[in-house]
Amino acid sequence: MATTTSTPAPKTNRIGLTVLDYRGGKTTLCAGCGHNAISERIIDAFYEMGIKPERVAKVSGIGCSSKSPAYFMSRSASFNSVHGRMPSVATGAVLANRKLVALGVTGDGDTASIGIGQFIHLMRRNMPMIYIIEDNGVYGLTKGQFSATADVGSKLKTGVINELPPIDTCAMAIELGATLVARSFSGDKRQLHAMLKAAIAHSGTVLIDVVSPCVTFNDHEGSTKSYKYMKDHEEPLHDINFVPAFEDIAIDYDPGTSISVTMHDGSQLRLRKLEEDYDPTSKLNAIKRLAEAKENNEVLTGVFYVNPKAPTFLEMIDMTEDALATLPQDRVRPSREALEQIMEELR
Ligand SMILES: Cc1ncc(C[n+]2csc(CCOP(=O)(O)OP(=O)(O)O)c2C)c(N)n1
Ligand code: SF4
Repeated sequence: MATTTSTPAPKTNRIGLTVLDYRGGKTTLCAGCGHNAISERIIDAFYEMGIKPERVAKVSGIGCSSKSPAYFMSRSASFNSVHGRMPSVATGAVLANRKLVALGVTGDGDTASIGIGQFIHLMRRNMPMIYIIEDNGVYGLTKGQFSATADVGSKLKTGVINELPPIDTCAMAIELGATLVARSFSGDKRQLHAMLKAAIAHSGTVLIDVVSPCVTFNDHEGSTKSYKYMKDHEEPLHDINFVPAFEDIAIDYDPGTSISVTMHDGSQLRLRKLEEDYDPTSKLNAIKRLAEAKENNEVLTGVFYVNPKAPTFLEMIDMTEDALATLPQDRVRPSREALEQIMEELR
């Protein structure tokens, strides 16, 4: 008797999509570039959180890192902006349609060098978006010059030594008003995965600085953004676990050793303490720990700061829930009476 074998149905997420629905084009970055690992984590996180790719607006600037959005979620909208100008494009997109999930993926050069002005103003607005810096300390695309996140004393392949102090984008973001600020390493699959899921659940500006080695120009002895340096100097603040609101959040909770932060949608960000006194809701704590780590030449990773309750820019300006392009004329054109009242107030 003939037997029939059936292939098992592919695994789907809560909106019925498979992980293949979250993939993008084939990468053209160098084999082993940290940026490729980050793209993989983005694919997994958006798949697991069940976010429809069509709801996502990918934005970037210029650089190898800024090419990354081409390698994940090809069904999402995408905009490759001018160098260092991604924040203003993202701000415009979110203002025009607040239902979008804005995901900025860019480099340390794009952010901390040419784009520092735009970065600063984005962080102080708490605009709901996820901003990922793929941080390799160099301008990979233009053959490896130092960027503004390069550490003092780090050495280029050519022997040139950086003498300028680095900009710590995380410390800056916390100080300015971003409401979820974290640092990870492209090689730390588990930590980055949990962080990205928490970022998707967060409402407000998320800044994740991911140390992402450039294997072609900055992965040698003397670099402080190499795979070896990170292996020897990474200091995780805590173990991170994230449980989305749509899962049973009662399991796996050990109150004696964990801090649990409830995100605005009810999801739980759990930080199992490696350090007894670390409180991620304190700005002061976060800035102090970052400064101490710098003095000790450690690369501290983890969620430094989270505040799920701060009002976002959209709430501050009382932005309409509907996408601007869908508003009918009678909702965008002020009535004669409203115009007359404005004129009266100006007299
Ligand atoms: C206005 C402008 N200035 C300079 C450049 C040249 N340029 C292209 S990419 C880049 C730096 C990219 O570095 P980073 O953002 O760190 O990305 P990576 O390539 O390292 O991922 C520079 C300076 C440019 N494209 N446009
Ligand atoms: S040059 Fe560096 S940053 Fe660019 S793709 Fe290659 S390894 Fe990555």
